[in-house]
Amino acid sequence: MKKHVTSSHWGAGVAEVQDGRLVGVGAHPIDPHPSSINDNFVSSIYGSSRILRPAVRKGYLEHGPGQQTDRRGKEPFVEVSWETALDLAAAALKNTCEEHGNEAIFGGSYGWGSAGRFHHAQSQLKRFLGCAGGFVRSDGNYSYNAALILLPYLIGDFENLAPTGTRWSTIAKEGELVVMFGGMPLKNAQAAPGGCSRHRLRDELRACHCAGVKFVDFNPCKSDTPAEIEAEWLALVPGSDTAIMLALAHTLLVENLHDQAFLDRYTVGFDEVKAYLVGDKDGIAKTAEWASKLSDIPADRIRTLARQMAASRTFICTAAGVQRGEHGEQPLWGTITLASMLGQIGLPGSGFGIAYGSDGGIGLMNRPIRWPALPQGKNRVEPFIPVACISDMLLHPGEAYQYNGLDLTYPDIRMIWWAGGNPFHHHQDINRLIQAFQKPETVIVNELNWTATARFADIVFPVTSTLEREDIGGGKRDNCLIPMPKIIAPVGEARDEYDIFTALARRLGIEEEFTQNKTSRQWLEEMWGDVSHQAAELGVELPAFDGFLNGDIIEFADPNPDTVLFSDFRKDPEKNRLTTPSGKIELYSETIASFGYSDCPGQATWLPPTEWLKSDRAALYPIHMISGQPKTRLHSQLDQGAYSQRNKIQGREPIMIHPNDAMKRNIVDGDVVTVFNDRGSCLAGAIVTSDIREQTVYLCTGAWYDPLDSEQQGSLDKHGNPNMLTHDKRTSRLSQGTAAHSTLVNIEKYEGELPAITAYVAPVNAG
Ligand SMILES: Nc1nc2c(c(=O)[nH]1)N[C@H]1C(S)=C(S)[C@@H](COP(=O)(O)OP(=O)(O)OC[C@H]3O[C@@H](n4cnc5c(=O)[nH]c(N)nc54)[C@H](O)[C@@H]3O)O[C@H]1N2
Ligand SMILES: Nc1nc2c(c(=O)[nH]1)N[C@H]1C(S)=C(S)[C@@H](COP(=O)(O)OP(=O)(O)OC[C@H]3O[C@@H](n4cnc5c(=O)[nH]c(N)nc54)[C@H](O)[C@@H]3O)O[C@H]1N2
Ligand SMILES: [Mo]
Repeated sequence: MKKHVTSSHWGAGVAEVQDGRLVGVGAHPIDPHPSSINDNFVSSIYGSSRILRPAVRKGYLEHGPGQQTDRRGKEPFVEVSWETALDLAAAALKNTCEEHGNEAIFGGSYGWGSAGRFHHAQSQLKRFLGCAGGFVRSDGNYSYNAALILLPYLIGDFENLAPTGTRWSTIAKEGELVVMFGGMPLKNAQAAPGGCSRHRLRDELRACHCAGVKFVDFNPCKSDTPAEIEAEWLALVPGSDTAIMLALAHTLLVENLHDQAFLDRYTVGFDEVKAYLVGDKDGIAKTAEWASKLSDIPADRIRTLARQMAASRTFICTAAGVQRGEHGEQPLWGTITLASMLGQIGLPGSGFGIAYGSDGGIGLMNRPIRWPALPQGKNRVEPFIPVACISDMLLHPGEAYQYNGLDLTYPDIRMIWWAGGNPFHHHQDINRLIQAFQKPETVIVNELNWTATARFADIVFPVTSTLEREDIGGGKRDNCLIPMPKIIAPVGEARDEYDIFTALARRLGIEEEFTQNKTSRQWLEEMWGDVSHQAAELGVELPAFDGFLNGDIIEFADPNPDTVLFSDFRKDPEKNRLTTPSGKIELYSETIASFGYSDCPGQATWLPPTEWLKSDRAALYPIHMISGQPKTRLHSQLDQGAYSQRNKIQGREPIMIHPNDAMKRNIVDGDVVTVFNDRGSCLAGAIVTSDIREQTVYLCTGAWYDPLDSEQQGSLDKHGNPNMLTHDKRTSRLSQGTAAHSTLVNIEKYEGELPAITAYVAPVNAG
């Protein structure tokens, strides 16, 4: 048996190969807590859903672009030769550009794809479409768009600040209290964009706990925070975080526990906050009693917690998931307001952190140098959309909308190209997305597997997996370079994205521009040269590329192990101004106020979601559904793998249900249930547990959409995709982020005969 180091978003691994076939991916010895997601690899790589040959939707092959687009997702595919598929794709791209211009091509292609610095599907596609004249791109992400758009006005750019976030190690040394909104899910810290050499969060939290740090967790779900840190669980009504934050702030204010000197020196706008807290703006004082009615957290606990926070070195952590709800900007603004009033920002072990626990890097590690990347080239098309506006864009071309202070218009899209993402996993309200996906004339998808997105395409290109090509691994915030040698031959006729786009570029007369006359190997060697040069400046000599590929992980020293966010700013706020308009922390933003958005005013504001347990809609759909990230896979990736499958219940995605809600509906542990509302429905497998608060269910994302009857609009999904239920409203006009966590549903026991899962069967007819 041969062993090779490899890398994925969920960590480094050691692939085992026998007679040219992958037989397992084990842990890399460097990692103290390796991820079991690796157990999915073998069964996925060789799974029944792998796309083996290029394929074209039957109606598209017979009738051409723009015909019978409502048959997408319904009719079978015909396997064709690479030549035929490439010719069809090149012709569709050329004709669309000639007839409608490049503004009719959507190449946003959001998604995580696979680890690897060169074979990054989205970058490859964007480079190619850029060479072909450009494309409509998408802005931001699904993970934390409210943070990406809001925070530059308040504290500075989130992506720049995240690597300088306060380290857990400083909290263990100096901290006393950590107040978490949305917990610290170790399951999520398994993954980090681009990779994660060592999973560190568990040990860092343990060290804090051993050092006597106390944890408080506002979370509808108890088990998302590791039991070993003994956090106090405060099971708030989902969506009520901002009310609690404001009430904590109100208590600090009226009991004179706030740090006025800090507010004067380092922030602007506290007077506006004060007026709002005491009720001068809307007649409502944001008292603990007021928040208690909204959150179901006892008023006394809110008040005593505010006092505890003021008396301790306190770190406030707000999970990315908390801003993935309606008005998701507000809990972020609330976090910063509260931390500013405590006046401990910039001191070790205190202040605030955003999206800690959302990946295996934030608050844990940073890289000392920039990892190399494939240059994406120039995109000559200006129009773009906020990433979560995909259905709105397709359904409403020409319609005006607002985003981050801009007045924009949706482009008229005739062609979609997706590589490295799965919108039928990630987007909300899938029944609406199905309608939207009927609009374009051509849809092309590059994929490993017959995902729902591939099924809704016209032309499908099979691509290689990370184990079938060579690459350089390096996580966004990780300190290691991980070799990714080619370990097995491509499965079926799969090709590397680079080779697919090179063949297409040749057909379009842009080959030289796309390839710059370089092979994949030459690009990789050039990228390796770049990183070697940077490493040399740090005094680290890297081996030649071949030596790296056949060697082991290369680890760099942690560049800033004791980082404390804004410590320089605290020392000298004039010299180390923030990048906000005032150079200070903006508790009130004149700029945001000037946009005039009622759904995102100029300061942290309580704006109830339209859909939550205290809304009228709860009379109809009395259960709040949370759809967080799955422990057993990365989003929809590897869902057909052994580990993901082992955790299903009668083949359905597990859903956590409180015993009282289950009892009322005659549901017992292990039953299959139907989850439904007026947007759609899906089956799921019941886990009856008091780890979830009453009137709340938790259904992870990632089960592949599997309609009972694809001919029927709004068909039941047999499998458990929560986006059958979520709405397509966004956080606000400011950031247009996904608001997936604000969803009401009902559940009932499923009584009929169980339909078989068919999501992993290739929808292919022999050609
Ligand atoms: N309800 C609800 N929905 C959510 C969320 C939520 O909390 N609740 N979370 C959202 C968040 S934060 C995110 S980031 C998104 C994630 O959404 P996505 O990133 O779209 O999800 P993935 O399943 O990772 O999709 C990646 C796809 O790329 C394919 N792929 C892998 N490698 C390659 C490659 O080399 N080439 C090509 N062409 N394809 C490749 C995989 O097979 C997979 O289908 O989901 C969002 N959706
Ligand atoms: N294994 C694995 N790890 C992953 C991923 C994966 O797919 N699989 N995906 C990765 C990606 S792309 C991302 S963006 C991150 C996401 O990381 P997060 O955004 O942090 O994850 P979520 O699971 O959506 O939610 C975090 C917590 O918020 C809680 N929560 C939900 N609603 C509320 C609320 O209204 N109030 C409060 N206080 N809490 C609430 C949930 O119970 C959960 O414990 O995870 C990453 N890590
Ligand atoms: Mo994400």
